[in-house]
Amino acid sequence: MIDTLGFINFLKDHGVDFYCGVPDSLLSPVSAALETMSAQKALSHYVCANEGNAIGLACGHYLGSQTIPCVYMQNSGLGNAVNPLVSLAAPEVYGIPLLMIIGWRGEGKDEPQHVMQGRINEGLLNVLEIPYKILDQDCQDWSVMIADLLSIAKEHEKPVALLVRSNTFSSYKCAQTSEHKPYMSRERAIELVISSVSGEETLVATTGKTSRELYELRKSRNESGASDFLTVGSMGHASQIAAGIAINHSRKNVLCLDGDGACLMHMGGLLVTAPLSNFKHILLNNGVHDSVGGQQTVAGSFDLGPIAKACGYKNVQQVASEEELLKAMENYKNVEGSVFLEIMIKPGSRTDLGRPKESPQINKKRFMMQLSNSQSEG
Ligand SMILES: Cc1ncc(C[n+]2csc(CCOP(=O)(O)OP(=O)(O)O)c2C)c(N)n1
Repeated sequence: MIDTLGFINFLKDHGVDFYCGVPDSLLSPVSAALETMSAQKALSHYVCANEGNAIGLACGHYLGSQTIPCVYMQNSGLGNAVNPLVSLAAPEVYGIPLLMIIGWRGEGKDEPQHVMQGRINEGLLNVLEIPYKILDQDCQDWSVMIADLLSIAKEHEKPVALLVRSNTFSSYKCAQTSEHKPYMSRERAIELVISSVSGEETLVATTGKTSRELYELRKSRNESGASDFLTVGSMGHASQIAAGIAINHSRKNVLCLDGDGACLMHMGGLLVTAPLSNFKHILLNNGVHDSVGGQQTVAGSFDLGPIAKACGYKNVQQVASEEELLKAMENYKNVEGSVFLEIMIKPGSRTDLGRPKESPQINKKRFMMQLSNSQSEG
């Protein structure tokens, strides 16, 4: 395995001391080391709202400092990064040297949402004309590889990448752990939400553990889950999927179970969802990217409610206890217009949390059938 601190110190010795990105479970030791070292003022580290933003921030850093920045991401985020890579950082445009560290999900057996991205990853980097090297736990000559990549980035003024296999970095935990408020868990919040609604609604759940917990709750309650759409990949788009359904089923309430990281990733979408009177946005806010290791989101500790209000949501509320949540869910049965309900939750999940057993294709068919049947009954 590669020693995580040694890796970051090596980059620092080569002039890389500015890091930004969106976290990935495969790179979680790197995130933890960056957080610790930035708290010690040994380097700069910014968690971004999405991977395209991270490329933009990194390019700005280079313009302002003339030093090479580093952008880290899960390969799922490469799509978000493509536009600024080809229309800003590419040699045909401004020619910005930067180092990307990309977690390679979907190499070998993995969840359906990672399979295609994993397969096309090397091809995509080739098409993007980004020189890259593969990093894994057996890499002995990683320092030579990285030094070579940094020289290419400097000499040719272009982005370069490290494609990182799972279990490459040695474990590293943050020195400081933040205190958590005594909020309910995400699973409990989801359970209370689904127990409070009539069962006629459609639910769209965001990427990561929210979808997995909703799926498991349905199983344990002996409910079919046919009205639930699980957004297994495509982080940040659950609200727009829900909006597309809400537009087509205006007499049905559509609930979106969203995460703070996902909501922030494409926050402009709030302006599209807010005017839809049958749209009920339930934001599960733990202040972190819990599904990939608990790294902080840019939300930190500021309120999303006023933003939702300014975007046009009719009913905006924040709840922090089970009693408040149950009361809010009861009230919403009678209110008119769109809802933005922010539920403050604590990070963490069960260690034995499973994953959907049926394929996304099967779930899609069941979901669409249920929606079209409910329309003809309505
Ligand atoms: C475009 C993209 N970037 C990154 C990821 C990796 N990823 C999956 S879930 C997740 C965290 C989601 O955080 P949040 O929405 O706050 O929900 P939580 O996990 O805290 O419940 C991340 C970063 C991804 N799937 N897609």
